[in-house]
Amino acid sequence: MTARADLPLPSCPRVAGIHAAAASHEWMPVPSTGMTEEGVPFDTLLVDCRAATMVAGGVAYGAIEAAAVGIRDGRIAWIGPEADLPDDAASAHTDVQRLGGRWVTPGLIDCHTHLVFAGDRVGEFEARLNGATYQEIAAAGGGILSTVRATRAASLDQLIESAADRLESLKRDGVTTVEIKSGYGLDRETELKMLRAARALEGRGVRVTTTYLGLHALPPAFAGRADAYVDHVIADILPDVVAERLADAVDAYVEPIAFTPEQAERFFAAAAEHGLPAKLHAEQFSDSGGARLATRIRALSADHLEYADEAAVVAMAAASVVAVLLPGAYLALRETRPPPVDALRRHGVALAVAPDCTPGPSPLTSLLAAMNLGCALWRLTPEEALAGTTRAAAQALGLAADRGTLEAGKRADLAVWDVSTPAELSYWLCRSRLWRRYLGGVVS
Ligand code: DI6
Ligand code: FE
Repeated sequence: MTARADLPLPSCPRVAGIHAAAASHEWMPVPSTGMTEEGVPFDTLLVDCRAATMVAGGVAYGAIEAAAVGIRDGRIAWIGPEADLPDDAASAHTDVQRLGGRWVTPGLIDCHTHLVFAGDRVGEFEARLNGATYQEIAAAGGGILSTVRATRAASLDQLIESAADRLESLKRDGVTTVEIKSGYGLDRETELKMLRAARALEGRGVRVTTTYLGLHALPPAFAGRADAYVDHVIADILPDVVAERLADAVDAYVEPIAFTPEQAERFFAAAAEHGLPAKLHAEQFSDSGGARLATRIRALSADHLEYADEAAVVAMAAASVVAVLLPGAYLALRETRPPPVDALRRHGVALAVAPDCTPGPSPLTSLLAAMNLGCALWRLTPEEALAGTTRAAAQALGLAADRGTLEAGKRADLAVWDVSTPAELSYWLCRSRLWRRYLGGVVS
């Protein structure tokens, strides 16, 4: 679990137990319990709704028809059929809200973004359509390095405001938690600036987790000296990221155009000494051993995976590594080799879905569109797509004990939708049916 000092751990033993389960990256359902253990009425009670709890193993979507949700101290205190509500659930002080039969889901979780950056890559978009490949553009000093130049030149405020604009579009899709990576600085000052910008977005109606993407591309100052750059990241940047508590996890891009598994492993080992779990960009363009590395070091997730083979999938299942599928990059780069969805499914790997919002290969700022694309391009079911932006996405961030399903003890981060079935969330392309979001039980 990503230990964040500011995450208050609930004191009740059952919830403490699921925090322990999260440490081994296992997801464990918590039964709802009836009245709050202290017998204290709810602060807020939602009734006249249907709940897609996304609890695994039961009915589709973990659905409860004619549901009620009791909220106390920002967390779900009770959830179940409205008919089973305890008599003393509400007092004169409880804010009872009728939701008009709408569907309630866990607040959506975007578990892979590069939301903080400056500039854009529209010229590269045109160049690709004129025949250049992503890899050729990167080799010629464009690609990631062009965003690095713009991001180094931007002020902290410029980074915060441009990312806040993109964040609004995620919030309109019902997102209540967003992961944000650094990786467009490639020097100490700019990586710290990006992570500070990401942390500053926490106050904007959404919870933020941050990832130090230490190995994204080789900066020109280290051309031909990738190992020396890894040394520099470990010795000179990572300690400051840790000292300022700027990251909840670390990430590396494992590809021939970026870093080797050995280099990434060295970085991850150093991060693990500081208690930071790993995530990886793995097997996007080639089978480079990223997914196998993810299993060896028990990373939270391996992301992309178009070129992962079945042996890697089996190893991921054994190590409970989440597969984060990113259809935006696949679409925009006009890739043709899909990730091994059938094998991932067969071997029981948790599937998360995210837009991978980047200025480069995936200028996509809609989580709902990513769900639709996961279904349309790779035949995820709408239920898998919603699990991929709730339960599995929480697991990909090491936060499964705290959010991602509607269960007693979890945060009351909710999305309420004007839909007839939860499948509608994946059905519409570029149309959010969000009616209301709750953050910690408060309309946000
Ligand atoms: N995510 C990444 O970090 C890389 N590809 C991807 O899908 C590179 C992003 C970039 O080119 O800016
Ligand atoms: Fe990415």
